Amino acid sequence: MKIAIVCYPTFGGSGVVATELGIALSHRGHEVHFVTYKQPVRLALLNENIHFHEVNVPDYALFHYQPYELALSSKLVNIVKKHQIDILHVHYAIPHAYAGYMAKMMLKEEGIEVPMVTTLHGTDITLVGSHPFYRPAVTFSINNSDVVTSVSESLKQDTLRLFDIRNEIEVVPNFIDTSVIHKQFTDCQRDLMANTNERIITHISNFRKVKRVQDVIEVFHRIQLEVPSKLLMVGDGPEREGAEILVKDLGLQDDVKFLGNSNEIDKILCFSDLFLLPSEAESFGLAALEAMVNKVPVISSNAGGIPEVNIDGVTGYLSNVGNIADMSLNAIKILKDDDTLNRFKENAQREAAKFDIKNIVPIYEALYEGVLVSR
Ligand code: GMT
Repeated sequence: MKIAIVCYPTFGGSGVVATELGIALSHRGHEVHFVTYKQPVRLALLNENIHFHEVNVPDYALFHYQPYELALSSKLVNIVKKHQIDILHVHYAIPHAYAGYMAKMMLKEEGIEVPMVTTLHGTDITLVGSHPFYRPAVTFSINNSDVVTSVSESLKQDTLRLFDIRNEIEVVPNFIDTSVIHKQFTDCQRDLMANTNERIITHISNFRKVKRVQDVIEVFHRIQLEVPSKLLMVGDGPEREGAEILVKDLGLQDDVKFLGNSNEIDKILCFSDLFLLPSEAESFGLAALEAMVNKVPVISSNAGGIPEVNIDGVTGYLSNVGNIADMSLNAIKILKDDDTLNRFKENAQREAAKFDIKNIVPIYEALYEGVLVSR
């Protein structure tokens, strides 16, 4: 099949999932065309099955806001025609599903039918999409997609609760490629980050308010009073400065390292003992899954779809959002001795394997084939 994938090219989870899906589809012989405003960060190499088309929005003095949707839908029309695309797969409803629908309609005028699959990722439904500013357009785009998928059961229920949905929603969970783990490097080099007697705790996110990075610092503060440890803060975003101030206020400067955005997530997780994800909302928690597959147990909130990934008492622990005391106690329970930590590590990797890419990509392929056959 020839598949056009529309996504955000950034470090966010939806872009990562879309990119990894496209790469996996290309390995299975499909021709994949990424359409976005920048080459996706996880898309290192292009090959004969992977193409990237950049959406440009030329500046014009009249525009207060750049009409990205318009440029994207026009680009999609051109690419579908030029490459005889069979399927349009848009990740993150805003504005991709809307732009995709416009492209579909323009192509229809020319007698070209291209089905659109929309994958809902989280904030396109919860924090952003359900706002009255966007709700009518998001509802319309979901109801007019040929196939709609959500990355967790929790997100499906949120979508049905927040919007007036007439379409079916298929749950297709996010995934991970277990075959590449630990293959790129052999030495975890944990001594670069901590002393031998210390545990390494990691948080990875885009440092937005929803991630509650201050809770990460507070939880770490309590942990390190009981268990010698270091905290690695990976990623960047609007809450980073506040987190750095809190670290200073709590006198933790020697124990907390801010590493910024990284393309070496697996390397960092390789020497991590525990992952913290206290998010206010999280449709799935791809970062938790990435940690688990690298044998890192997870201390998280029980928000959204996290309980579908992090199994309480098995791969880590779940607490109510903001319950720093409970999160700290649970973390200490896991970190207190090597046997317990190793048990949680093994459990985390075993549970993560259920989300192996090999199990999930065929589900998307079947959805594509189903919608093509039904035309
Ligand atoms: O919140 C983020 O980290 C980014 C955001 C995105 O759209 O890129 O992530 C959402 O999609 C991810 C991939 O499906 C999910 O794993 C995240 O849980 C989800 N974020 C939220 O729901 C807050």
